[in-house]
Amino acid sequence: MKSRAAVAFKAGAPLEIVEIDVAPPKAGEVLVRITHTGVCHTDAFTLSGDDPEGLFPTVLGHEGAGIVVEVGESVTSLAPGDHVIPLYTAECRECKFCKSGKTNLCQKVRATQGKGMMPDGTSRLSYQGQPLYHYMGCSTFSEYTVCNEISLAKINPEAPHEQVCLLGCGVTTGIGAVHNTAKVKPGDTIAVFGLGGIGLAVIQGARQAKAGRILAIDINPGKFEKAREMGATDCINPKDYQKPIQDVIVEMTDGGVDFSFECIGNVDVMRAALECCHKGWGESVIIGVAGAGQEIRTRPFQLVTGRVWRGSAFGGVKGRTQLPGMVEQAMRGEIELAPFVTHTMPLTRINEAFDLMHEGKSIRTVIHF
Ligand code: NAD
Ligand code: AHE
Ligand code: ZN
Ligand code: ZN
Repeated sequence: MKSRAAVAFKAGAPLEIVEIDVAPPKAGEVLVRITHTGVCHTDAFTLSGDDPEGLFPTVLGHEGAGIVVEVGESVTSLAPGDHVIPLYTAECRECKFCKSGKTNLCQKVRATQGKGMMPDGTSRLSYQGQPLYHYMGCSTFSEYTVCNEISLAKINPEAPHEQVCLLGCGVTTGIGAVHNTAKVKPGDTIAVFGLGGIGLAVIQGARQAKAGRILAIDINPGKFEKAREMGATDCINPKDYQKPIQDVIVEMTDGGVDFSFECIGNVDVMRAALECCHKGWGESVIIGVAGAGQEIRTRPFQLVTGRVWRGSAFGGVKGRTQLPGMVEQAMRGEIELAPFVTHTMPLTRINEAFDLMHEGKSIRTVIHF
């Protein structure tokens, strides 16, 4: 079938709105009509060419919501008409990772997903007869896309897609990192580096967890008002200080924070986020995605003296099991999604969404088809 899509033909170039072809779903696959999609910094990261797994031409997008149109052979958990959120972290419930009880990183389709292919090693997306790569198992910048059954969370059909699409990545990642990865407890002091969609979601999660002080750090002071509204107690611009920001935070917090979260993808900030943690117990969670060739550094003494470095993907959330409940929480107002949606626009203007993000003017732009 034909589908309107924003195609990334090459790294660093604007997306092009064209009509692509979408082939029917094969066994274990599902054709989905995407109604809305957010634009996450990771889409921009891959488009920039910095992603070691970035492949072109491709259809980006991984923060969507939609409706099942057709299911392939052997699909049992979904039927046409079901409302879904595509998952870049699948959940097969059978692999060693799924059964471990220790991680959300299902590996059933991860290898082919990283190669931009469906599990049989081919693509369902093409343009003028040339295959297009899938992206993160989602490719939500197309009105129609094909995902694996295990890469779709079935959600309440009453849920507003223009908001719950953000649970496909940003908001779930931030809130999940607080509850599942860090396990923040009442009274804990936390520091959040980077106040985009992910950092603000960390703040919301920290507030849910009844954290004590919530320090919000960004080099763009334009981000502070919303951070305060969402629960930040202290807003800090590293540019206002002559000394390393970790030293400033350690002084402000009587020795350091209980938890810090890096929500930028900057390896120097990752170091600061670790080093602002309290000696003996402070834990730093890396959420930001750093470009090819980048490495983190610190003095091993930082770890010897009790600080812990962790990472978090999709907030540690098992998508098929946990996301439907998070959608219900959003519908009850226990997760607030509206403050994240700063802009809404049709697919034809999707490049503006990238510009707004790079200019620091948006939190999330939601694209409708
Ligand atoms: P965003 O662009 O909306 O926000 C990033 C924020 O960081 C901006 O407010 C920016 O001003 C700030 N910033 C930039 N450099 C800074 C610096 N040196 N010091 C302080 N602040 C700085 O991005 P986003 O969509 O919120 O994504 C944030 C990061 O999280 C990206 O790297 C993205 O790829 C990653 N991410 C990871 C996961 C995961 O599962 N691990 C999921 C989603 C996004
Ligand atoms: N492809 C990159 C890594 C990108 C990455 O870290 N992705 C995050 C999700 S970002 C969503 O906005 C993630 O979940 N990673 C776990 C996984 O299995 O991909 C690279 O460096 O190769
Ligand atoms: Zn994302
Ligand atoms: Zn699995």
